[in-house]
Amino acid sequence: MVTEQIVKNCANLLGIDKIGFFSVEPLQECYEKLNERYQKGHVTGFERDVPEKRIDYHQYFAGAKMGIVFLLNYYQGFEEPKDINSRLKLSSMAWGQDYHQVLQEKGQALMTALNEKLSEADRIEYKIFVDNSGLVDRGSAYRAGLGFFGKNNCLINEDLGSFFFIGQILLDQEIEFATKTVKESLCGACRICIDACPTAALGQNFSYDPRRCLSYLTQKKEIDASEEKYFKDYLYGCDLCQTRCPFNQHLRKTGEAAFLTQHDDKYPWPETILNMSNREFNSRFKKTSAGWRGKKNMVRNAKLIMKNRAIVI
Ligand code: B12
Ligand code: SF4
Ligand code: SF4
Repeated sequence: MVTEQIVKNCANLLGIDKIGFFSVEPLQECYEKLNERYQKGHVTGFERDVPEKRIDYHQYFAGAKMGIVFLLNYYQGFEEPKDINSRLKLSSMAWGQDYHQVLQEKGQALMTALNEKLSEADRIEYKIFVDNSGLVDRGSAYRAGLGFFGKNNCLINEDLGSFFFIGQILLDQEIEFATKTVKESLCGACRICIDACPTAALGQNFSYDPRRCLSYLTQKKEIDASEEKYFKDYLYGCDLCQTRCPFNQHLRKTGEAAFLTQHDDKYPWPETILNMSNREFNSRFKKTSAGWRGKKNMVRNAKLIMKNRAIVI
């Protein structure tokens, strides 16, 4: 038999930072915010499926009886090189190996370890999701008591801050677990993230318009002339609403070797981006989470940054 403690022990051995358990009734507690976002048109096109489907776990795995959700810390600190002003930036979610792959492998290793403890007839059937379905990853982690929603819209864990990725696994068997209460936001009167956001994507009452978000703009295919001014540093993604958050200070660094990266891959030189061949792009960025959007987007972003900084190479 697999118990909650056995799952936790296996996760620990695999270097998973936090693990939680959730029931698979519809994710009603997140429906209102989710639906409001769609009603207002505050969506980017990267979200999959409609809210009604997204809160229904059985749409993604018909046999689901429960879920396991796990967090992987990717914090590496933000020590910048001395010549940072002449470099570009990749947001820290794109440092190292693509998290989709890393978390899929962790989830797979966890389930293999659990199934090895069971006889063939008792093996658990499961499905792993990492940012690749309509399922609301933050919502499942919230239900499992692994964090609260910040005004920056990220899920914040009191120990890990918000620099973690989320994976979830739906299982066709029940493992008994202690239900956790969901966590109320601890933001209080703080509004550091709202003020730090360069595009005014964040607003009152946890509102967020992802169409304005620089993270989205760096990934968007067509940029409007009015959006060009936001390209100042970031080639891909944006960390600005997280870096100064009080819950993200004095964090322990990730122990996940796959995420560890050198300065030149975090803060590339403009020349490197503008002059790279397809082969160079593939060997340098294809393995990261910034790879999927392709070289054309990255070069476009670099050119916009250079234009705004008036750097001539
Ligand atoms: C589309 C997408 C994007 C889009 C749109 C972002 C967005 N917030 O909608 C873009 C490209 C802009 C983006 C950016 C980023 N993303 Co993104 N993204 C996604 C994706 C695929 C879907 C998100 C989605 O459905 N959005 C719609 C909204 C409504 O859903 P939601 O963000 O989960 O929001 C919930 C909360 O807002 C909640 N809520 C908000 N306030 C409150 C208050 C209460 C009381 C309650 C109950 C609920 C609640 O209700 C919503 C539904 O549950 C998820 C993976 C997934 N399948 O879930 C990753 C995901 C959300 N992204 C992630 C990351 C890391 C990022 C970035 C930090 C990357 C970066 N450095 O650039 C930024 C953060 C931007 C921000 N401030 O949120 C992580 C989040 C980790 C975390 N700790 O929160 C996820 C979960 C991927 C993963 N599996 O790890 N992302
Ligand atoms: S990721 Fe950047 S642009 Fe998007 S909400 Fe956060 S600070 Fe604003
Ligand atoms: S910066 Fe302040 S308001 Fe924003 S998420 Fe962190 S604690 Fe909440």
